[in-house]
Amino acid sequence: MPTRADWTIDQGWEKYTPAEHAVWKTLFERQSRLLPGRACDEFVDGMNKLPIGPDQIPDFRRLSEVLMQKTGWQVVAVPGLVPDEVFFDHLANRRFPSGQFIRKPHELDYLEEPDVFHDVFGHVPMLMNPVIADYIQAYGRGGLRAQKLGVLDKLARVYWYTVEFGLVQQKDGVRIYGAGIASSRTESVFALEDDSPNRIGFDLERVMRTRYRIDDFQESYFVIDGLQQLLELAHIDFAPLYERIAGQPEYEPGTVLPTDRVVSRGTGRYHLEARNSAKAST
Ligand code: HBI
Ligand code: FE
Repeated sequence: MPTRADWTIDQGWEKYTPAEHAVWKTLFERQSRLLPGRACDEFVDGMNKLPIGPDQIPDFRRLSEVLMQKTGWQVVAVPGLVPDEVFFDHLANRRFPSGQFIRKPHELDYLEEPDVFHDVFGHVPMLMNPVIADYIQAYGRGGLRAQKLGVLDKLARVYWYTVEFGLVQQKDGVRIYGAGIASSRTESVFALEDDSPNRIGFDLERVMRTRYRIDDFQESYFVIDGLQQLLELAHIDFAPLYERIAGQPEYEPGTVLPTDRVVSRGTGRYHLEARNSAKAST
């Protein structure tokens, strides 16, 4: 399918149908209602400065113009998930690969591969922030190194619990900065307001050792003190950390440790019920 070595395709913006723009509008409007008071200030600010609105799927060329001015990033179109090393190479060069397609009307709440709504609505506003811009580039560079060291699973957890599912402490409370949460109707409420998940102060080694869920809400979210904490992460050499945690036990997604700085301890109710009903049906 991919004809170019870097897996990019043309967005073909003119070819989106009215039905596809309508799916975007549905998703955009319901998410825009949920995010005030939930998304962090930097997300809201980035969104306001970008040509992203309810009526049409954004044109990547116009997004890239604004991003390039502000943080030197571009948005490029890809057909869906791309191989890890292709993904990292784009990020290391400040190109954000965004799914070109949009989900179908019957899969508004869950899909397996990142589409244009997840990627553009969830990730692109954060790329207007200089700290996130550098952090994601550092992840791309680190990904290529981690792959060579055979520790990509450890690094991927850091990305998962920050860029995708991160929470941040702001002056008025805990807020969303992770794109997986910001682009999800149900998880944007669950992550902040449900009593089920744990919310734990971010600790790098701890997170590297923590497995995650890809097919349901997270059991634990990690809270950073401010986005500048990611700036420190971008400058740390991870190699000694990989060595230190090699062979040490890994943590299940819902584990709370005595050493954790717990922001709020979850009841675990949601995932317990999910496991019980799975058992009952077999
Ligand atoms: N491809 N398009 C796309 N988007 C992703 O977020 C992505 C990917 N390929 C690999 C990948 N993510 C991750 O598994 C790595 O971050 C480890
Ligand atoms: Fe994502």
